[in-house]
Parts: sequence; C-alpha cells; structure tokens
Amino acid sequence: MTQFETFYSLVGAEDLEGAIQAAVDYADAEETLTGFLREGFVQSMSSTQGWTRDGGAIWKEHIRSEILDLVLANLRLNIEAFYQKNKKGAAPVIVACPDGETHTLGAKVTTSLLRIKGFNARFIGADLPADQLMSLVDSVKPAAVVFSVTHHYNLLALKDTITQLKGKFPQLLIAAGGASLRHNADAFPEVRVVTNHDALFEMIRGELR
Ligand code: B12
Repeated sequence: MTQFETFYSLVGAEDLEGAIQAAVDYADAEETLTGFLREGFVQSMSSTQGWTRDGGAIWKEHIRSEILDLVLANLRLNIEAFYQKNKKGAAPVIVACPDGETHTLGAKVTTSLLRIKGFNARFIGADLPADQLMSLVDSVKPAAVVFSVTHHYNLLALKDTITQLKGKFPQLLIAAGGASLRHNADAFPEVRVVTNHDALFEMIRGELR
C-alpha cells in the first residue's frame, strides 16, 4: 500500500469531490505536495495503460484526466504559497507543448513543481505552433524554455521547434522531457533531454545565477 493509494482509488471510482479533498491533505508540506505531484499523478493514470488497445475505453481516460486537471487547479493556492516562500527572481520560465501535443498534464505538473521551487514558470498551453513560441520568447525574454512531450508522434515537431529557437536565440536554455523522451533521450542531438525534475531545477538555477 503506497501513501497515495486512497487517492488512486478515489480517481478510479471517478469520485471528483473525494479526490479533490484527498489531494488537499498532501498540500501542507512542500515535500508531500512535491511527491504527490511527481508520483501520484503518473500512478493514478497508469491503470489506464492498455485500455485503448482493447478499444473503446478512451472516455475513461478523459474522465480521469479531467479529475486530475481539477485536482491540480484546486491545489493552485497551495502551490502559490510555496512559490512566494521560495521565490528566486522574476525571470520567466516558459513551459510549452510543441505543435500537435495535446497531453497537458505532465506540462502542468512540471510547471507546478517549478513554481513550488520558486521559479517563475508559466504553462503556455497545448499544441503551440513554433512561430507563436518565437514571438513569445522575443517578447518576454525567458530564462529558459521547457518542453513537455507525451506522444512520440510529436518528437519531430519538437526537433523542428528547437532548431528554429536555437537559430534565433542561440543563448537560450532549452530543455525537454516527458513520457515520449524517457525512451528516446538520444533521438535528436539538438534536443537537451532532462526527464528528472531535480536535474531540471539545477539546470535552470545555473541559468539564473
Ligand atoms: C490522460 C491521457 C490523455 C488525455 C490528455 C488530457 C490532458 N489534458 O492532458 C486525452 C484523453 C485527451 C488523451 C488523448 C490522446 N491520447 Co493519451 N493518454 C493519456 C494517459 C492516460 C495519461 C497521460 C498523463 O496525463 N499522465 C499523467 C502525467 C502527469 O504524466 P506524464 O505526462 O508522464 O508527466 C510526468 C513526467 O513525465 C514528468 N514530465 C512531463 N513533462 C516533463 C518535462 C520535463 C522537462 C521534465 C523534467 C519532466 C516532465 O512530469 C510528470 C510527473 O512526474 C496516457 C496513458 C498513461 N497511462 O500514461 C495516454 C497516452 C499518452 N495517450 C496516447 C494516445 C495514443 C492518445 C491519442 C492519440 C488517442 C488515444 N488513444 O486516446 C490522443 C492524442 C490526442 C493528440 N492529438 O495529442 C498514448 C501515446 C502513445 C505513444 N506511443 O506515445 C498513451 C501512452 C496511451 C496508450 N497506451 O496508447 N490522452
């Protein structure tokens, strides 16, 4: 039995209110909130693996991922309290999903974990065309751009976007992680893969010095 077992069963039972309430219990301390966001979210979706191969259960994924989205939204004030406590300066960190990528939970969790650590991270939405990202970087001058990519189909869009970004902003720190990169870390030499959040924090901290 893991510490998040109660939460998993509430999500499994599609009990939105119960899941929201259970999640709040992890939010008092930075360590439990961080552990919950890192492990609890991934694990509560892991039982859905294989449903789609069996055909016809995609709607269950939709219901569960919607519950997780709402759980995360409800934790936002707790996340912001840790951000205020740990604030490390104002330089923004942009968290993005490349063109085609509509899986947003990993990006939102990564944004939340960055904010808890005191980085001024903003998630800028799913499926972002490269030209929009270029315009955003030009306008806000971020300390870093962090990509989250879940579906391996979107790795080519990631590679193209990073190539364009590096062409125009050669000094910009760019990192990428997410499920699709866990087994494809060496796929493209131009993509700096970091799938561990601690390594991501270190990388960005270095950039802010
Ligand atoms: C939820 C979900 C959806 C939701 C997404 C809702 C949303 N708003 O995000 C919906 C229902 C919309 C969806 C749609 C689709 N999905 Co889907 N989906 C999933 C599911 C069930 C969970 C993914 C998830 O959110 N996990 C929880 C998050 C928190 O975990 P995570 O993303 O891995 O993030 C963690 C880490 O990776 C890390 N992280 C993430 N990004 C980064 C970045 C950095 C820098 C770092 C350091 C760390 C990091 O942080 C998180 C916490 O540790 C997975 C199956 C599974 N159980 O994994 C399939 C899955 C990802 N989907 C899949 C597919 C195929 C699709 C669809 C094409 C059709 C379908 N079968 O449903 C469409 C795609 C639409 C599109 N155009 O993109 C496949 C992908 C296969 C592949 N080879 O890549 C999977 C694996 C299912 C499967 N087994 O077939 N999906």
